[in-house]
Amino acid sequence: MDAAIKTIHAREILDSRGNPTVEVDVVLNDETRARAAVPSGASTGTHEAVELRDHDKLRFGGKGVLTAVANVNTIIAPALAGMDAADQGRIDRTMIALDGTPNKARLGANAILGVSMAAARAAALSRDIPLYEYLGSDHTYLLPVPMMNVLNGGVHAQWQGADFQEYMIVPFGAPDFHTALRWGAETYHALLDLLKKKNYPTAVGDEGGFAPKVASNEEPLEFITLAIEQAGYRPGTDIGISLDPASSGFCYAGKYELKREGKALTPEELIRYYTRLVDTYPILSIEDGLAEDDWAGWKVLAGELGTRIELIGDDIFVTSPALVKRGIEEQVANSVLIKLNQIGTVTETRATIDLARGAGWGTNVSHRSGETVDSFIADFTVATCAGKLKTGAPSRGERVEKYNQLMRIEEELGSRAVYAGRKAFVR
Ligand code: 2PG
Ligand code: MG
Repeated sequence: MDAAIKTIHAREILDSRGNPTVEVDVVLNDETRARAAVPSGASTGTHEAVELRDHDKLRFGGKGVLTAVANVNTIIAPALAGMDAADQGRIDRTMIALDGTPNKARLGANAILGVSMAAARAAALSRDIPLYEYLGSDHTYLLPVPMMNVLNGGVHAQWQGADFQEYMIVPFGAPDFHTALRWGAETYHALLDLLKKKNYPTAVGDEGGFAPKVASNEEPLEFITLAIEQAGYRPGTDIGISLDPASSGFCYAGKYELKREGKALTPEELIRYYTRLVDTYPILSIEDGLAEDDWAGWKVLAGELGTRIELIGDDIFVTSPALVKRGIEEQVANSVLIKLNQIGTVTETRATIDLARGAGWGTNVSHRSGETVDSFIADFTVATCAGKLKTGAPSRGERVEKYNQLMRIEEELGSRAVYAGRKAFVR
């Protein structure tokens, strides 16, 4: 068997929001063919690796990715030809060196990640083993707790709904993954019934959660707690709640503007607001409670809530080992969000997970709000034993495909399938 890379070909496809993104096909000498597609965020952190867009206003409003596609086909492909697809470290290092910038600005993180993931998938297929097994080590696998975003706000709802971006249900008390997913789907439907009764619109946002114009940022928590009960589960015991306010999106000159409530809060006032929510509802984690550059505020937040819940850094750390290292040293959080396209290679993403885990931090793999049906992150989460995966509502094909892939993996692992459950949370 010859797992050397024969050809690499990229093309422009559409993501779940109708924006262009990069898809990559890798073919090996043994004729193995594999494909990967790259997701795209809307509430992106300033320090994320660069998602290269064409800025040609005549195509897709400037969002075309033909430059990134050409970078794969004319620069990356020839450089990687003949390389062992299973040598992920060498493949990723070569692309990082070819790019030559600290943030993948020349070739584009979208170009580089597409190749990085497609190469891994090709190597797994060539060995005829599942992707999670190929990416794993020591045959240790963990089925993650799903963090299901059932109510969308912020930019994912065009700022028409809640200021907070994501309200997630987290069925950590389930005995196994498929039961957790069922509990989540049942709760999602109970929430649908509740919203209908209240005459709230039930159209969905970018991640498949409902996106009603709520009265306050607290109201969704009342609804969700009630929905958990009406579905027949115990809030806080069977199913908890996670929030991603994505507060960088409503922070202006040091003040947090909650338009739904007509308030502009200081970091201290917003922390008090969160503390009251944590006292009242079964909240397990808050992601991006404060803005990406508000390190001083994060430190206060960690002091206030860090022993009670997980404080997850997304925009503040952008899956970067350097920023996570700083976060650990300054003790501003206790958990990190992991997005492959924030850093741009499989190898670097794993390094960030290892670093966080070494410090006793929680790890949470995540989709992006712009997705494709590629389910790489499902296998990746199982293989890295990250413990939690947030990939939207149990609704919309590109979200559900990741959850369905986890069901297949669980079935395949049989008695070896371990569900992360409560232990996935470090608090
Ligand atoms: C987030 C993500 C995913 P986006 O903020 O965590 O839910 O959103 O992909 O738009 O950055
Ligand atoms: Mg986030």
